Amino acid sequence: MNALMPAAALSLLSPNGFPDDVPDGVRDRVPGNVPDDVIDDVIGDVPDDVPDDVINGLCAERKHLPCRLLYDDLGAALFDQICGVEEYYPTRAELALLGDHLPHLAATVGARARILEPGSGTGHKTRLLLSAMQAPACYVPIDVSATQLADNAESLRREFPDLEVLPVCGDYLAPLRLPTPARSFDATLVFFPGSTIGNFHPDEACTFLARLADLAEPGGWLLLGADANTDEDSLLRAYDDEAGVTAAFNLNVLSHLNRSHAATFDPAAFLHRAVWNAAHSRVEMHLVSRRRQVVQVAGRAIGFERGEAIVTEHCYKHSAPALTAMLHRAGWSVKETYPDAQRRMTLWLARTTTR
Ligand code: AVJ
Repeated sequence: MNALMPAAALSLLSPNGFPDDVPDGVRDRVPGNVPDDVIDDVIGDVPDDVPDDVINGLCAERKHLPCRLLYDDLGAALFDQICGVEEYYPTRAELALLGDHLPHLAATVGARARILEPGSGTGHKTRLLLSAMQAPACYVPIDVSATQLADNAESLRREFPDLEVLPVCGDYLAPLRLPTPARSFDATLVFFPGSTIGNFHPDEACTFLARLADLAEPGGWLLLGADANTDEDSLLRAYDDEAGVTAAFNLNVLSHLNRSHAATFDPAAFLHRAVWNAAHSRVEMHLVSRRRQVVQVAGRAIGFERGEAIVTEHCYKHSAPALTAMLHRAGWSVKETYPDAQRRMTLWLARTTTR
């Protein structure tokens, strides 16, 4: 965490307020239709390395992009920066909760656990957990990025010489074969911190939690960190910080598309906006076009009206009853919950219901 910001990241930092040339009312603007002259024509062969969800999202009436585009190497470094930003409370709150409750939680789960962590366990939280657990049987990080997995496994093995680290490269939404550890394990603990559960649409979140219940097997455990804050002011500050780190993180999506998919976005022609959508209980990350413009992506011309937005991420803030219901539907029963003093960030300990 708090990796030094790469020079390239600094150059992406830009003021996150609305510039003078964006008309009043833009914040409330519902994106209109794309002008006829720009949306449709395929100019060449669409390179097949551009995933369908990218093109379809940009051609949709309400433009959106998959949130995984936020997390390339630069995006991951910028997210680390966000975690140290004053207004972004979830990481600090969760670290404090782990500090307070891990001794008890680790004792409850017991010795010789097999620890699974979907998403790369790069940080401090993984180390806190691994230090607290009694004689863990093995640690299994699961991620789509093979290089990140290998790097992390190497440093974890150095830091925890007695720990068997068994990285698994794959999509944790698809069926996975887990490696057999050298030592036998008494139970599985799935660790899913950081309120990452909020990135899924609620239906997908439930499917994902059910996948985790399968991986955990009967009698297995889940340690989940989730943010339940619905206070608009503090959320908008957390997702649109004064220093513009979140703005740089969001705008990096466009540079990422330029780098990896030969798109022609001018990041300076967009601005970052965070929106609280109370009806869906989620923060939305938007990239707002500062002017009417056309951008090429994979041989397609994508038209933007001035003020039109691309939605890049949803961060759902589930209430405690809502998350309890989702866990139940997914085959988990809630054993313990530890909210922070403001009842925002909360640690959940759940166990698979033995069916
Ligand atoms: C990594 C998904 C947990 O939702 O708070 C932070 C991502 N986006 N600031 C979150 C994020 C903007 C973060 N998660």
